[in-house]
Amino acid sequence: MLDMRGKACLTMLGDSPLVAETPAHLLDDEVTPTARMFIRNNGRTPRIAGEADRWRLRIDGEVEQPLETMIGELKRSHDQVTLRLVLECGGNGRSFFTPKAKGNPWTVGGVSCAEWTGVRLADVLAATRLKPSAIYTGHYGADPTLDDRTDVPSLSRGMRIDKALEPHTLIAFKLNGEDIPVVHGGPVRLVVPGWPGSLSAKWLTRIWIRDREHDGPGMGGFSYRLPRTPIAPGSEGDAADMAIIESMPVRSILTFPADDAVLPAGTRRIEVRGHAWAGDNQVTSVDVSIDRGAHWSRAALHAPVNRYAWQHFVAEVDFATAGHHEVWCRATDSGGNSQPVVATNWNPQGYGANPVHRLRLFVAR
Ligand SMILES: Nc1nc2c(c(=O)[nH]1)N[C@H]1C(S)=C(S)[C@@H](COP(=O)(O)O)O[C@H]1N2
Ligand SMILES: [Mo]
Repeated sequence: MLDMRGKACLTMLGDSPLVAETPAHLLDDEVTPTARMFIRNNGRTPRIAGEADRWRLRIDGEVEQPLETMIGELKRSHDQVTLRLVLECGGNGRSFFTPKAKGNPWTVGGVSCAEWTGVRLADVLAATRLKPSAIYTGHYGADPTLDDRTDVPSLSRGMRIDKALEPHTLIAFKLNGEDIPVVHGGPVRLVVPGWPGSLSAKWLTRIWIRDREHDGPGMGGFSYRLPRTPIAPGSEGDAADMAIIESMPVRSILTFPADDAVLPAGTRRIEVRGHAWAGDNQVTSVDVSIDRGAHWSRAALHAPVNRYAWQHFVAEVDFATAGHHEVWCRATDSGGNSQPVVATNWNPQGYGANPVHRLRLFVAR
């Protein structure tokens, strides 16, 4: 278990780099408390010194007006916005693949929906005057690699320029109303909702505007990519037939009751609840099943508070007997996608697994 000041008891998936996921029942809040947010590092957490407002950021490459600025200056020159945004690791759900795929064995807790405050990346890019050749971004953070190098990035991903120009893509400096803690990328990070969390560079120092797809660590080979043509589970795959993941797949999780909860004798009807989200899409319905998918019934689903916030759902379920039960949930999105019962499109590094979430419950007899 993670033992870190200011953090809840997250499930450790690795300590070098530090990776920890949130048990589903700790994600019950509508806005994820900072203490309960998952952590995903690729290198080491940097030591941060000095005043946050003096943190330096450079934007260069395919721009008419390269920018070398301090965060205090960005705060003064641009509108500040506060949004609830889903941040989800590209590998969330990986452990549901058979056979196992390479990488951290996330179950469903590589996700958060917190309140981020920052300036729109689009506004800052407008000030740099993008050249027509500006088609992609490349992100750099101040974290040393695992072997403590600072001359090479531990991760450097990027996105198509139109995602960078969306009004929900932020250069953020506050998380749930407070300065962003260092472990979550403070003092300054990107938040790119709906797409793999790896785009949301922590400890942001530089955005390189590119005239081609970015090629930093985490962009090539099988990283953050899915097979265009499905491959046999467990096979090697073809690096030339992989497409970069953009919008994350539709997913729902049950956050109450907790998995493995024991309910008092005589319990027959309970309320279950959770959240659903769908990358760039909106969730249009959530269904629950108590007979392992033979029958489904519709949950009550709330609209998102803003685009890219997750959506809450509640449902009542009836158990005919005492004993062992499962409750499953399945979301469907505005693109007509819904969660499979078993993870599909197996790939060597295990992205995109979004099977229905299953809760085990026991009604005492
Ligand atoms: N500089 C830097 N930014 C980074 C990473 C990293 O290793 N270094 N990890 C990325 C990944 S893979 C994810 S999923 C998110 C996790 O953000 P969190 O740790 O604040 O939850 O940060 C992203 N930003
Ligand atoms: Mo990630």
